[in-house]
Order: sequence, then structure tokens, then C-alpha cells
Amino acid sequence: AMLAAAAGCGNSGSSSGGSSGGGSLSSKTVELITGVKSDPFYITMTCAAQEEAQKLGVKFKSDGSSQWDVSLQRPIIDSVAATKPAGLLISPVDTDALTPDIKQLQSAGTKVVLVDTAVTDTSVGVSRISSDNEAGGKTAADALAKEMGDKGSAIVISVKPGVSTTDARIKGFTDQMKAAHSGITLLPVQYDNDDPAKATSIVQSTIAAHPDLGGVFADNVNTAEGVAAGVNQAGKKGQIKISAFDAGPQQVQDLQNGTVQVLIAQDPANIGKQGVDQAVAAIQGKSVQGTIGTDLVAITPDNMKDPNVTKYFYKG
Ligand code: T6T
Repeated sequence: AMLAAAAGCGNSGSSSGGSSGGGSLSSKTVELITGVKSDPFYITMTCAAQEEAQKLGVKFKSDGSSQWDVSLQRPIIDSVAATKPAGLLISPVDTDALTPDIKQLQSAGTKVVLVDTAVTDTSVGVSRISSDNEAGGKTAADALAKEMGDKGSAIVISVKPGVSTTDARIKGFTDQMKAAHSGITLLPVQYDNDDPAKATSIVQSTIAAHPDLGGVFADNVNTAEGVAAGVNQAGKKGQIKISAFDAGPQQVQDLQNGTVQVLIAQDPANIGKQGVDQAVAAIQGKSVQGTIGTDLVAITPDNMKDPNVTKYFYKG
């Protein structure tokens, strides 16, 4: 079912903009399809996109799958395609598998904007908006290596192979560890399918197999929640260091209580807002920006009370 309004956005959720200056825009719909509906990153993105759509006077709808899964996102894309929206913001959960489905929408005239994740085929999308995920991975590596005193083993735990964002984080992290922190032994990357319980069990088996495990790079919200739980359950809080992408409510708590040492926060609200701006510009035949980079902020116990930093905490 399509949601007329995103849950928990702190407004009544009317999906049609009442702007008198909207002109013909008020009859058009911009749709957002996220990776996972319940993910705080995407909730934050959706709320901001909805707000911007209301401001610009265009109708807005959003949906997302219950899990990170091509076979769950595809039917959502295909049912949205049947409604021929004027604009589509989408975070594809795979770099290639969904390209034909998105291209079909695009050739039927929908203006497609890739938000957060992207696809390999560069003919898809009038605009692509995301964090510099590779740079974020590099920052995570430097912060983790420092916490580890540049020694011991470290592991990256990620979602699935073939996801543009997390693949770039892994690349940035791994390249930087190899280039600048040769005292650290990198274990092979493991994947949790975006399931926190799986991330917890990966941490537990890695601790058992590698007693010198000193650090984990947790690649997104669900991974970080599971990794923090695993380190806690093993009684290794503060001993095994965690650097993690994102700043969901549980992650912020884990930073506060000392389980996590650094969070690389993104700016999902700005991704959602700019996504709507670009889609509307394209719908109106105005010029669009092909690529837009949004902020990343490293959050540590030192700056986590600063309002310039807390503004990046995600909505739950
Ligand atoms: O890290 C974000 C997003 O950037 C990534 O593409 C998927 O995971 C998140 O939604 C967080 O869980």
C-alpha cells in the first residue's frame, strides 16, 4: 500500500501542496521509494522530501520495502510505474538488478532522481544525490585506527555486496587502512543482509576466531545496532572499538554509553529535500544538477552535544 504521508514526520501529513503559486505542479505527483521503510535514515529523508513537496506545491507519496531486498523493492517500483508519476526519487537496493525496472519508468516520461544509492548505468536518473561514501569510509578508518592504537585486527561488516553506498564505504575504509595503518590486520568483509541479529552473530564468531579483534567498521544503521549489541554481550564494551556509519537514535545512545566511539552521520534530510527540488526542476523543464554531494559529519563524545552536530541526528 502506498502511504499518502510518511509516518512520524510531525505534521498532519497532507500530501497535496496547497501552494497557489504551484500552477500546474499541483496536479503532478513526486513519489519516493526508499531502501527500507523503517530505517531512521530513510524516515528522515522521507519527512524532508514530503515537507519540500508541500512547500513547492506538488503531490507527494512514499513507500519502501520492509527489508533490504531486490525482490521486495521490484514490485513497488513496478506498481509505481503503472501510475506514471511525474517524478520519482528512488534509493535502489542494488546497483544493477533493478535498472531495467527503473529505466522503464524513465522511458515512460517519469523524471527519475537517484537519492542515496545509485545504479551503475549512467543513463539512469536526471540527478544523483548522495554523501561521498568513499570519503566517509576513509574517515571511519582513520578514526578507528586511532582508537585501536594502530594495532590488532579489524573487520568491516556491511549489508550486501552490490550496494553503491556501502560498497564505496568499504572501498574507502579498506584503501585507507592499507595505505596508512599497516599495523592493523584487516579481516575479510562480512555481510549481514541488513539484519541486526546477523551482525551480532558475526561479531560473536569473529571474537571467538580472532582474540586480537580490536575494531569493527559497521557500515549502516542496522549493522551498527547489531554490532554494538554483540560487543556488549561479549563483555567487550570499550575494548573492541566501533566506528559506524549513520546516526540513528539507537546509534546515538550507543555513542553516549561508550559502546561506539565514532559515528559518521549523513544528511538524509538534505538528500530528500534536494531530491524533490531536482525532480520538480526536471518536471518543469528547468536545468538540473547531475550530481549533488551532501554533508558527512564525524560524531564523537567530544562534539556530540554541539547543536551543529546534533542537528544531524536522524529521526526515529
Ligand atoms: O546508510 C544508510 C544508507 O546510506 C545506505 O544506503 C543504506 O543504509 C542506510 O539506510 C542506513 O541504514
